[in-house]
Amino acid sequence: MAAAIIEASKKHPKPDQVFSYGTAGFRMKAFLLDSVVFRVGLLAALRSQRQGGRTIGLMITASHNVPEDNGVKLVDPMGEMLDERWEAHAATLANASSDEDLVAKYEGLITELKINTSVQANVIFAKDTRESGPALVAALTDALNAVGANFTDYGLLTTPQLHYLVRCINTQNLPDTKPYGEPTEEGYYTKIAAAYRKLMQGKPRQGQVTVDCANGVGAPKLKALAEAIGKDIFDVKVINDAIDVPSKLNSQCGADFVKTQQRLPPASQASALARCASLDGDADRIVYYFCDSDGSFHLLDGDKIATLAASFIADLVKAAGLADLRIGVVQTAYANGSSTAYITKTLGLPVVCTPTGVKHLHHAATKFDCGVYFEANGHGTVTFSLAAHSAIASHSPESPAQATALENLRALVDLINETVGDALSDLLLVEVILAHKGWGPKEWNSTYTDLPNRLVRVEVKDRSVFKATDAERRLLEPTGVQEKIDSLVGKYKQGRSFARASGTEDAVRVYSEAGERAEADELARGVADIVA
Ligand code: NG1
Ligand code: ZN
Repeated sequence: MAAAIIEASKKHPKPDQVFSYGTAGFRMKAFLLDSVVFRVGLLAALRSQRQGGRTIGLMITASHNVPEDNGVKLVDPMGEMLDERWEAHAATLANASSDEDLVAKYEGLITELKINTSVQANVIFAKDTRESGPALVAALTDALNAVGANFTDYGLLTTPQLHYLVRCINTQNLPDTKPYGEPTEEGYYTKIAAAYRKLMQGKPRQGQVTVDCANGVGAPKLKALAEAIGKDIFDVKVINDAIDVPSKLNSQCGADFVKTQQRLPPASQASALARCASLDGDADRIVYYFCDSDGSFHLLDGDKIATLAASFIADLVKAAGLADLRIGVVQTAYANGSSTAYITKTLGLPVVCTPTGVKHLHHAATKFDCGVYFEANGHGTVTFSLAAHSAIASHSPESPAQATALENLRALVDLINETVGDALSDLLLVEVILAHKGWGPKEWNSTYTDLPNRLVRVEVKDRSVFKATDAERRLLEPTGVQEKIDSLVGKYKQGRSFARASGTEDAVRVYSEAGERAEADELARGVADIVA
């Protein structure tokens, strides 16, 4: 084994670079990633062996980043993100200084983690549409072959589709667990399409939804999903679907563009009050938006999706006679203060705030029976506890109304990809809820009004000196900085602001909100000056 790894590793030399497994795995300029992907492949096999041969997923994508970037991340057996404790092991292998050192570190992990290497490792993987994808897949298969892992290449997939497949594979043939679904791409469409058709039964047609697919993998996959659902009940217009022009990926389009620029992607020609949505490059994020009759742009971001989903699920659960299920919403500090107030005061549901990064939100959401989580940027889903799954599956309705609500709730569970935020599943979730409520985007938007807010990126000499606490809402270090921020925030009506080191870029981010637009801007500038 050692000789095989050394031989294969020679083809994938490590550049002079320090790598770290960040909030979204390893992500950087693609030309730096060859050795990283090779070594993550080794780790995927070890992870599978440590898990008794259960299948581990590996996704090659850099999401909303520029086309020249790429990245790699691992998916754990139930479709969740890699166990946080293993992120350090990924970095250990990625940073081994030579082929021999790599083998030493690899063997060190086997000893430290008590891994039985006679267990057959199983790995599945997929990639997004980036030009650098195929070469990185070659590095990966070199690693998997060197250690004798079984693997399946699923080709092009969205990130959430890979998460779905991992969970399907690992829940097949289990004595006391229902399989999550058919472990094929086709099975993904079939499951979601059937749930959507069920939920839309008898509902009035809502008109066309225009979806900007960021010129990424979401485009062909959304078309396949639409095909599976049928045009009669899903009228979607796909724009920005040029996946054969790699330079167009995420350029002037996509969820990140719309959220940060707060304007339409230029290719959009949607008419007034028409529903529009944008996905990101690997289709795990979605934001909605529309233009009013006066031409003004309105963003319906992750907070608006979370509040819509939470209100619908809370009503449905009650109507189904399952009021005992605990429903909660998980947000980060970037959630608009108005959304938090709406959830607690109007919907009467608990809100938990976690640090940035979906793994934190996901983890907190699983503490509820039905946990709705979204980052403001549109990454999120709903999780259901084992107790919720079994209550929903086994409850006997006491009236025809309860029976209908229960059937809808069962279909909703199938519609949602609870392994991870999934733009395609979230798109259908929003479409279903709007149809049930009889709302257009304007009615949805009017549930609450966002406080004016500003997000700025501040270049600093060393972002590692910024140490945050309280779900990143307060700075512990550098000393004295938080006091200055507090005293500035105190001067603004409905003012709130925080600064934290980015987990994905070499910068500090400052977020502010206040009662008026000009004040939110001024507060952001003031806090940026304090941290700069
Ligand atoms: P950082 O760079 O740590 O702020 C950004 C996003 C996160 C999350 C990660 C991973 C904001 C403010 N931050 O994190 O929400 O999506 O990237 O992609 O949007
Ligand atoms: Zn993404």
